[in-house]
Amino acid sequence: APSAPVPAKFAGGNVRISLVRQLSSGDYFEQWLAGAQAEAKALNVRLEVSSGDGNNDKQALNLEQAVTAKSDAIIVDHGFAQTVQPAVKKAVAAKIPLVAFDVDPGAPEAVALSQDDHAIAEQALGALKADTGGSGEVVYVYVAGFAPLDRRNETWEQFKKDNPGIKQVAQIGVVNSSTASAVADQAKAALQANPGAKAIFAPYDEFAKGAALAVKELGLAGKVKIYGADVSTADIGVMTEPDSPWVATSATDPANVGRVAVRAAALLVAGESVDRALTVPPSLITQKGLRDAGITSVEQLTRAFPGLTTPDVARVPWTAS
Ligand code: SR1
Repeated sequence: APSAPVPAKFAGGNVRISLVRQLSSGDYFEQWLAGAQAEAKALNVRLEVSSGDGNNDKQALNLEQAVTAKSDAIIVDHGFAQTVQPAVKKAVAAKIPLVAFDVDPGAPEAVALSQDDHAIAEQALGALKADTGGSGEVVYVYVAGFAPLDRRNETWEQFKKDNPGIKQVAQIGVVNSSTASAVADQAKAALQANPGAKAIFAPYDEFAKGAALAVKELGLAGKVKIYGADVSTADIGVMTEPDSPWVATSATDPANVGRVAVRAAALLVAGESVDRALTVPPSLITQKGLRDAGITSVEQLTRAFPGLTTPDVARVPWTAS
């Protein structure tokens, strides 16, 4: 039950929160937005959404516009520090509360929200290690500059030091509006050049989907296994199809993370205190676990893994959940 009355500001439906995104295409970003919109509706908030569609200058401009429009709060979703931070400073100067998801806001006043990216990489790599015995040739998928991928990369670098039998034979990666098919092309070339590779570490679901396509098209299922990150209903379909090489993924529920972002922003609008660093923990999801439990959708997954829903992260006292 709610432990506080609804603040007057929220009763009239006039609270405006700007969601300023760097990226919007792909399963992860679509689910995240659906969660953010559902939470905004539940809190009687107007969520004004913009996307840079991968254009960092456009995202920075959208952020400037949210400041000029005097939004009640701003959520910055991904982005590169150098393009986002100047406008974040303006938001802080204008006393607009700000939540930064997966981007360093460069301002102690902002709430920094992330998934536990080190745990994401550790869980996926733990599965890789268990399957390979800690040795073998691995293709790695990575693009620098995205905060979550950079944090996962720190864990990968440490993992290679701790497991000298693991040899990275190729690094590939691209992030654009058709990431999976671009990565599929790159993965095919990397696997053809490195016929001894037995694993692909692809810690973003668009990377993993592309890698799965490459393995399938080269007829290497059974020989090369994929360890990924993120989950969606479509990803579950790819992981559980016959002969799928994608055997493990470490993930949060993206919709839950979108909900947390909106709750944190709403708490700031209400003048409530919010931790300056909020972290959402992941769960390790395996192909075997999905198949054994007959899980075919994220809805079923969240029932099987209650830890994927985190009502205590940025809990709003005036709502029931
Ligand atoms: C391009 S960055 C992609 C990542 O952002 C989110 O943190 C998701 O987990 C995804 O893997």
